[in-house]
Amino acid sequence: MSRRRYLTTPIYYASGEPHIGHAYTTILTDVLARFHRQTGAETRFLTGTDEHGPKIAEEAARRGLTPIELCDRMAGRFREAWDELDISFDRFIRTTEADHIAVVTAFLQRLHDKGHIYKDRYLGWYCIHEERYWTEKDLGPGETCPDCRRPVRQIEEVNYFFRMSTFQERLVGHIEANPDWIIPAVRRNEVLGFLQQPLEDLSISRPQSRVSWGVPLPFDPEHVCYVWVDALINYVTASGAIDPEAAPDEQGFGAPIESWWPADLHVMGKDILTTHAVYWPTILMACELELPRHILAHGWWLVGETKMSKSLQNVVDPLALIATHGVDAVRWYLVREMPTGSDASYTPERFLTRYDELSNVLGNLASRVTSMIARYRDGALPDSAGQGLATETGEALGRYRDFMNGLRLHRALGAAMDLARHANRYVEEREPWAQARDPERAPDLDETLASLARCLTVLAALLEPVMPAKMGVLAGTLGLARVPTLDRALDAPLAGRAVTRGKPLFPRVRLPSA
Ligand code: ME8
Repeated sequence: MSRRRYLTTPIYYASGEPHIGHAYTTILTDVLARFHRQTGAETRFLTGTDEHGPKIAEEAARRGLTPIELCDRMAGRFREAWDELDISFDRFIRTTEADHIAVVTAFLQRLHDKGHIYKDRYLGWYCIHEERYWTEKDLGPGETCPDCRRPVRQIEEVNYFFRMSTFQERLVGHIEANPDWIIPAVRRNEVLGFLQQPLEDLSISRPQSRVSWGVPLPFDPEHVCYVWVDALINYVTASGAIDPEAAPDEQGFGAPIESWWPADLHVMGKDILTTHAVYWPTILMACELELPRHILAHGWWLVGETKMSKSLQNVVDPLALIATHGVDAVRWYLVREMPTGSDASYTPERFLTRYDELSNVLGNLASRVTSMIARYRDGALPDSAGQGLATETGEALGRYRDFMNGLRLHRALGAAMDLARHANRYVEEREPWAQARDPERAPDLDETLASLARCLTVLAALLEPVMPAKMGVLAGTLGLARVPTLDRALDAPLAGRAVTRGKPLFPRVRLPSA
């Protein structure tokens, strides 16, 4: 399989620290990127920071910084967090980069030249936290934002509008014709429900006099681009699909130039599905660019019943968990615990339960197998044609692949863990310690040990996307220079491999008391 894959996370607001919610989206995308690379696909993985708009400007002012000083600091914080979480992104985009600003400018000019933009008076409410407009009927009690419940501001000003409404029918047609364009189905139905009402046009500008921290409109520099339009375009900027330096008809609109576009998958939380599944595709249609192939809107990490968010001051710092349990345990917990698409509650107890699974099932299997090979065969991996666990291993591989391709990552990890459970039962059934006591049963013992080593090698390949560091260590103790690819894992030669008894992969630890 050599098709190219282009995967994206949202670009996170450079106004707050990364937390478990951001980490989840980014780890999920990282696991998929690593999975695709493992299957031989050329893969590009994009993440970054969203740096324009009043929210950033106000946060900078609050801290006594200029907007760009705040953005530099926060982009650094996100990059550090992603380094610590072993995120293998290929490109970290910042919307204040000159090349992105040039692409946004080209988009705006294109929309304008093609007659998709008009000027009008805007009267409505705005939530600065969500950077979203609301109409009166949307508002919560006491003129509050229906999403985050903060007070909204009434705004009356002249804006430029994008004729989003003219694309409504085409968008509905696209969603209906492509049932897996928005995943999961419950979110697709929400978007279709939303599109049953007439779609309004989208205000895409702010007057400089009110918001100065943004990209000026090329056809009226008294106005800056609405931050969501600026932000969504990042996916195209990083793909190389638009060359703003070229002549208008050769920039890539309408006549594609060689690039990573369209994205295979935009990953995000369900909070920002409308912007990705309505605003973004209609802008792309207007600019004659292909739509992303899939959109995955996952659920929220909750604390108790409430969404974890910076403003509610209930965020869990992923870096603190890394300090006690290591990065791979955090990655494992987040992807294993949350069914793709549903909400999940973070609790220290669940974190420990998932950690115990690693320690008791996988860690235990690895330590049993490597220590038996060390003890009974002096570390030399026996070469046996024995096919113990072959059926279970083959089945696990198939189920894992299907679940990963179907974006049900928690099930894919579950399939791998089930295989580890089978392997532990196989140890009990075969009783290698009894086989070792009887010299006549040496071939049986060889078969047991070889089958287990083969199964562990496959487990290392299955779990490498989620736990790259630990699976590298496991592969090392099994005498391999690196984790084999999924295709190779089952047939990786056994003979001559030197197995070592490593330290426990997932040692027992206690969470520091709160
Ligand atoms: O919305 N549970 O940025 P943002 C799960 N800049 N995921 C969560 C989460 C939670 N409790 N909290 C945040 C923006 N997330 C815009 C995006 S894209 C062109 C512009 C994750 O910093 C989730 O992916 O508010 C959510 O969609 C994203 O962070 C919002 O990040």
